[in-house]
Amino acid sequence: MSSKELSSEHKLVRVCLDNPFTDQKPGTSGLRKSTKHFQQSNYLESFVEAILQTLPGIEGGVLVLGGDGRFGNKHGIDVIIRMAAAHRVKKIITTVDGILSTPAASHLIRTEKAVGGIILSASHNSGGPDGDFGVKINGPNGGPAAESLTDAIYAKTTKLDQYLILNNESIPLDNPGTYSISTTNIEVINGIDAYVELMQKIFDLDQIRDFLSNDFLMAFDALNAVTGPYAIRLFEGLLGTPSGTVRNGVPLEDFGGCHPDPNLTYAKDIASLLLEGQDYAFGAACDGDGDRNMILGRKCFVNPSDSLALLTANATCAPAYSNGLVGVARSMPTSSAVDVVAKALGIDCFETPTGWKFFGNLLDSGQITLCGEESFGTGSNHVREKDGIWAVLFWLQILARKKCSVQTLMNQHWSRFGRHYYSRHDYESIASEKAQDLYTRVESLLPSIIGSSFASNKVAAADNFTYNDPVDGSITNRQGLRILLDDGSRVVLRLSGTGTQGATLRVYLERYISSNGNLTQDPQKALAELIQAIDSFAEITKRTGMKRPTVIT
Ligand code: VG1
Ligand code: CO
Repeated sequence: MSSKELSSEHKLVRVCLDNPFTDQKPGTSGLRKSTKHFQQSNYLESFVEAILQTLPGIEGGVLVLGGDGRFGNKHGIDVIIRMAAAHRVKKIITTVDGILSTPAASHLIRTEKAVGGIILSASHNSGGPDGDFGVKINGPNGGPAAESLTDAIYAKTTKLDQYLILNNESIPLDNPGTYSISTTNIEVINGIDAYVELMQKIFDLDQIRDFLSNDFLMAFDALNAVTGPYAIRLFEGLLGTPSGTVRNGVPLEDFGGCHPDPNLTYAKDIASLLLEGQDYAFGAACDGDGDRNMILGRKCFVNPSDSLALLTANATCAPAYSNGLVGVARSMPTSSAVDVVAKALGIDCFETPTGWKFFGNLLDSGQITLCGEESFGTGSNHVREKDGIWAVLFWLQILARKKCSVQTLMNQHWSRFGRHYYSRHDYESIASEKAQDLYTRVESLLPSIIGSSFASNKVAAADNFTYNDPVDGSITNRQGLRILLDDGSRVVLRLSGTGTQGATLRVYLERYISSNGNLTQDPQKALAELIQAIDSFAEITKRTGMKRPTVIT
């Protein structure tokens, strides 16, 4: 391991900005823009300056820094190290090649008692010079920064007229090492080790290894993003699966052209392998920064809302949860499948707005053990982010214990709890104004449709979701339009906060069929009436000119 004090010619540069920096507020998880947008001079630096001036405890504190390996990652790390040193951070922990998944960063922030972390990623958005870049900010609990912090950072960006940066030679990221610049120590560590150790504590890997060695063939697609090295170490290393089990396992700056979004549209290769082929019994994929997961069985796609419900129902299969769960939570647009399980288990189930940051208080105060979102996000109190690889291991643990196929497990689940048919339809790249008009119109019509018919049911309630945080009493309003029908079905409409081109409209559809009803329909068929009803009510096709959604999940 190299240890080196770097050139003492650390000149402080105060760069005066020609124009005070103003830009959009950081959204659902950090600031996300096209790479080209980030390449404007002083843009990244200005945002980082605002973070460093706002995050409590920066001077003399520990900062965790890494990213998903996309184009701009190493440059970003270099800039942030020099700026954090100028702001007299005591220690910066960064990683070999800058590779650090979002859940692994969350874990490091917690174990190193850092004041926070900066993760360079645009998550599931594409990367490269023509793709997207992003800066995610995490607080001292390891979770995405609370809105009060991102608001304060944004406010700061509008008033900046200079930033502080040191001039020094770059820290090499190709090997572990320790360095010092001015009063700051920099540790370059392997970003995989601590995370793998954590997984070994949560799961019984020997049991999974035995199960996989019995002709249960699995495939994992890292989509050339951050999870490759984690997956190779865990699956091909500790679990002994054949080499090649991890596909696209080397992080590439442009993800090799992959769009690292684990869903049926963008992770088509692994989906076809499982849904059309016969060879594999289990398949999974994660997103750019490793916090999302998609689970597949032979001829079986597991809806993420069902995944959360199934993990909840079978949580005691994993050693870390063998004593049961204290409670669970789901984001509002996630289906109520987990609510039914929570009720059967006699534990609390909370409904939060979209975005992982809303689970933070519930996790920190010990009110929930598991939580999840319909957008391929599942996690637990082991970190404060959703965790893709953890979810894959959890599924494997349950399969290893139950010794059955994914489809059998799902069927057994539905025949016990009933099935929540569910789908999300995304309409991407709509002109922002059109999308806003559509949304505002629906919002204004909601009060008038209560009591009237919708599909073959009546509207029981219709509103814009408001969340009252049970821990700190804060109120977050306007989190999505809900149309709740008297048979328990519902449709939710939201505008995405993570897109970078125009607006994305998300339509979430849900219908419950009890355990003695038809549990094996195609979800799009089961939801056909609702799909039609919302299209005519919200005038989606008419106003966007789109005959079908860009992505159907
Ligand atoms: C999307 C998802 C949301 C998720 C967020 C960040 O937000 O719907 O559930 O928390 O992405 O995920 P939106 O506003 O586009 O619907 V990640 O993997 O980017 O950290
Ligand atoms: Co992500």
